[in-house]
Amino acid sequence: MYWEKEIETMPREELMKLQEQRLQKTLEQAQKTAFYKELFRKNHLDPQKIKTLEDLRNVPPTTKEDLRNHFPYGFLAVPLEEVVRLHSSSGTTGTPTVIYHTAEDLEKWTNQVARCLYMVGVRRGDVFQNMMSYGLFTGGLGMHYGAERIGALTIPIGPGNSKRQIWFMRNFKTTVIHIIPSYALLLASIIKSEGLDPKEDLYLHTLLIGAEPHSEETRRRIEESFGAKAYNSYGLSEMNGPGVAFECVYQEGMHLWEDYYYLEVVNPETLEPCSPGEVGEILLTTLNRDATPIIRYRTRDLAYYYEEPCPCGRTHRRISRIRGRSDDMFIFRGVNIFPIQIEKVLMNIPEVASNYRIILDREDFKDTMKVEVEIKPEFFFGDLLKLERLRERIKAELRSEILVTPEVVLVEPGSLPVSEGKAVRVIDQRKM
Ligand code: ADP
Ligand code: K
Ligand code: ZN
Repeated sequence: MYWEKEIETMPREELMKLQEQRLQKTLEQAQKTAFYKELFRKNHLDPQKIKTLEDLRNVPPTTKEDLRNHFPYGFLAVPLEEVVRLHSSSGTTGTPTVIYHTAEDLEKWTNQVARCLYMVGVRRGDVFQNMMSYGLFTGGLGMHYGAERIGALTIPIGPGNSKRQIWFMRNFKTTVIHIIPSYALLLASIIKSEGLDPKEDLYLHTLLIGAEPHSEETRRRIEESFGAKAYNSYGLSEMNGPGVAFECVYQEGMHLWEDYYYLEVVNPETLEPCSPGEVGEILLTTLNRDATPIIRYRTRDLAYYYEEPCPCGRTHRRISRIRGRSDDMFIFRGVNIFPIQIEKVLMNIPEVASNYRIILDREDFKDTMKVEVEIKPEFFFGDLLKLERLRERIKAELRSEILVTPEVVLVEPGSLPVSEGKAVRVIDQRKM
């Protein structure tokens, strides 16, 4: 039932002692980084005096901006020769955020993911088809190594190409898939359109779904369409990737592995701690990673934590589904996108006027993104062929920035609504 019984069911008092011990190691590593050395100095903090988890609250939180601003090595705590891999946050070009791993870091991450998979019943003998992107995205390689560690036959197929996915699932008798929830529903509908029944003609017992927010209703629909269990998987590349928090078979909240991270849930405005059940922003401190220590990372993800112990016997606290974000990032087909990325592309195109709008929707289980762009009058009322070329150019430039291709619609200047307050740039009509 447990991958590591002792640690998974460790009494909370001991677990917190372990956290405080590991915090010392994290602080030690942090002092070796340019970023934290400077942060401690500026804030007159002596890391040697930070002994308890309480004390940690005196350290200012770290943001994605900090990671960007100190690219490429500002957060690196080990000699470069010890680094064996890097991952970088999805969906952003320009200055990315980079996370470095030593061989031992990767080993620990692999174990962390194996623990999650084992918890929901993945075993040696399972056939695991990983439909997440490989490469810089962490959902591919991160989950891959965890599944191999358990001894499952692991198929690194990556995302997309539904017919091929279905062919693999049928021929290799796939029992477990890792998939983005919005794609799971689309895949089920494609399976049906091939004249197959996802419940009868496949061998699936488990889906691991993550990388984007989804509701309990969506999960139930996925489970019903496949006749299999679907478990929520939460992670972010700054905190390794998948494996940060994962549902157990009770499907009520996700266990956040507290031997790997120190969890805080805080009010995003005041940074005051929230009580159990109160939605706030998740702050995470790495407790089990050498190359890139991060202290009090502002994930911008909103959720609450549970106080009650879980019937599964694991003592690591549970967090709720992600309820939203404390910034304006949205996730499209698993890819994180900031409206500012789209704005930057558009504003660099001379023909584009100042107003634009991003409309997200879902049609036939497919997420769609439409970018409406106002064009300056001298270009809008001109040659149709030129306009079409402009549209294609905008599309291509957006694609290279955000890694997905939106539909682009050029509109007459002054035709998009203007708001008096903060511009509403993103209209999300997808039902979660
Ligand atoms: P990945 O490459 O694994 O998608 P990223 O770092 O690109 O990781 O994205 C992490 C972000 O994705 C999280 O901060 C969160 O907003 C979102 N996310 C990941 N998993 C989930 C989940 N299960 N539910 C809701 N949002 C999620
Ligand atoms: K994501
Ligand atoms: Zn549990």
